[in-house]
Amino acid sequence: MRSFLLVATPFLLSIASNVAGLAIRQANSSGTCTTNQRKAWQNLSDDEKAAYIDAELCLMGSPPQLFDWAKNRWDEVVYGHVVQSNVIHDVGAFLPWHRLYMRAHEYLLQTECNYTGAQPYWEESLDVANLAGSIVFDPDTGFGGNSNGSCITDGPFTQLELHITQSTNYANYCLTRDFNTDGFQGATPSNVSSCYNSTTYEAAYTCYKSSPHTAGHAGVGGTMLDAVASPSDPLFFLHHTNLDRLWWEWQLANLTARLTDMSGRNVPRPSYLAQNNFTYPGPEILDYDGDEGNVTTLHHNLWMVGLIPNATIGEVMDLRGELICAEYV
Ligand SMILES: *[C@@H]1O[C@H](CO)[C@@H](O)[C@H](O)[C@H]1NC(C)=O
Ligand SMILES: *[C@@H]1O[C@H](CO)[C@@H](O)[C@H](O)[C@H]1NC(C)=O
Ligand SMILES: *[C@@H]1O[C@H](CO)[C@@H](O)[C@H](O)[C@H]1NC(C)=O
Ligand SMILES: *[C@@H]1O[C@H](CO)[C@@H](O)[C@H](O)[C@H]1NC(C)=O
Ligand SMILES: *[C@@H]1O[C@H](CO)[C@@H](O)[C@H](O)[C@H]1NC(C)=O
Ligand SMILES: *[C@@H]1O[C@H](CO)[C@@H](O)[C@H](O)[C@H]1NC(C)=O
Ligand SMILES: *[C@@H]1O[C@H](CO)[C@@H](O)[C@H](O)[C@H]1NC(C)=O
Ligand SMILES: *[C@@H]1O[C@H](CO)[C@@H](O)[C@H](O)[C@H]1NC(C)=O
Ligand SMILES: *[C@@H]1O[C@H](CO)[C@@H](O)[C@H](O)[C@H]1NC(C)=O
Ligand SMILES: *[C@@H]1O[C@H](CO)[C@@H](O)[C@H](O)[C@H]1NC(C)=O
Ligand SMILES: [Cu+2]
Repeated sequence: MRSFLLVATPFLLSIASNVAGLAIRQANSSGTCTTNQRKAWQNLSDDEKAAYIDAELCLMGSPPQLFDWAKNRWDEVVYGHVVQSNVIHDVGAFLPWHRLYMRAHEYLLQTECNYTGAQPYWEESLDVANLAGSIVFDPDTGFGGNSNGSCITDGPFTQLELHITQSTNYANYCLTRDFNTDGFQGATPSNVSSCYNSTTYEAAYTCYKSSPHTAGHAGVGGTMLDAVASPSDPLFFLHHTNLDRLWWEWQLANLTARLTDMSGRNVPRPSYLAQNNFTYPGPEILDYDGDEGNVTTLHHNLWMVGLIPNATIGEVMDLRGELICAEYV
């Protein structure tokens, strides 16, 4: 996490966030908003898959709107994660921040790339026994497959040029995958159900993060294993939407209590920062995080670098609320 990533000039920022601000909260007078029917990739028709992939390619090919250094809209989406990777993991905001990030990505597909579907997810537990055989890697209908650490050579993202790394916004490198079957084992139904059994949010997020979450990153490997730039692989959004689904299922198990159940540290452990070469988060984040103490609260500020307006954790707790407006089917 080098500080110069933060000095990027946000031009057009106010215009973009005003436009987004008008539409992203979908008021629903009946109080339950379920516009985004999020389906498993395994259950999409080939036409639905093609529409999603086309919309991703559209974002990748669209001009930037926020930052003068960005080469395309995809850079700006990835940057939202990169610039905060030292403060959105290993903290209570981990699940809420990524919930909103999934919504931001879904919203851009819908509003900038004419995508009429919702964000799909990868039901990873079904593929534990045969990672390489997963339909998500199909080169014709999916994301392309393994490349053993080299540039991927099949599927729609073969030519994808990536620009952002932990240390620069101007790199020029390619998408890689490097499957690790052992690393994928934390996605098993029994691992997921042991997280589901957690009785506190802190125990739940810690478990989901270290088991199914780590499994997706480690199992796919390559770019997905990059703690900073992993959203560069479009599969990231299917993986994290699945994780979001698991959190929502956990919330549903005791919904009244868990719509407001938030906790966990609000700055990562020093050991976590050191392990990832992250600097301690600066005042530009901590002075605005909305938490009064060291514990993550519902008032915590979630920042999407202007892709969509800021929100609080309280606003994303209910998946059916007007901001996320989704259901998992
Ligand atoms: C509003 O909520 C109802 C369910 O209560 C749902 O059927 C309807 O689709 C929602 N409308 C919008 C615009 O999301
Ligand atoms: C696909 O849809 C069917 C029917 O709705 C459902 O039973 C099944 O669980 C879904 N599969 C996945 C992977 O979600
Ligand atoms: C979205 O649809 C509109 C209306 O058909 C069209 O003018 C526009 O070019 C489309 N945008 C993209 C990114 O395909
Ligand atoms: C990756 O390595 C495996 C095992 O060595 C091999 O079977 C497979 O063909 C390789 N795939 C690519 C794309 O290099
Ligand atoms: C998954 O569960 C098994 C026991 O069922 C356990 O040994 C293993 O440590 C768990 N893996 C992860 C990554 O949590
Ligand atoms: C989850 O809890 C249920 C009921 O308490 C128990 O039967 C089950 O073994 C637990 N599952 C795991 C994986 O811990
Ligand atoms: C739901 O959570 C509340 C508050 O933690 C707790 O008192 C209650 O026992 C829980 N209900 C169930 C069914 O676990
Ligand atoms: C952190 O920096 C050290 C020393 O430069 C390097 O060996 C290590 O790979 C880096 N770790 C990560 C996660 O980037
Ligand atoms: C809480 O955060 C403050 C700085 O905001 C720090 O000085 C203090 O050591 C922290 N306390 C704990 C228990 O981590
Ligand atoms: C959004 O959050 C960021 C990061 O904390 C902050 O710098 C910015 O001022 C906030 N924007 C608004 C409009 O409040
Ligand atoms: Cu992340």
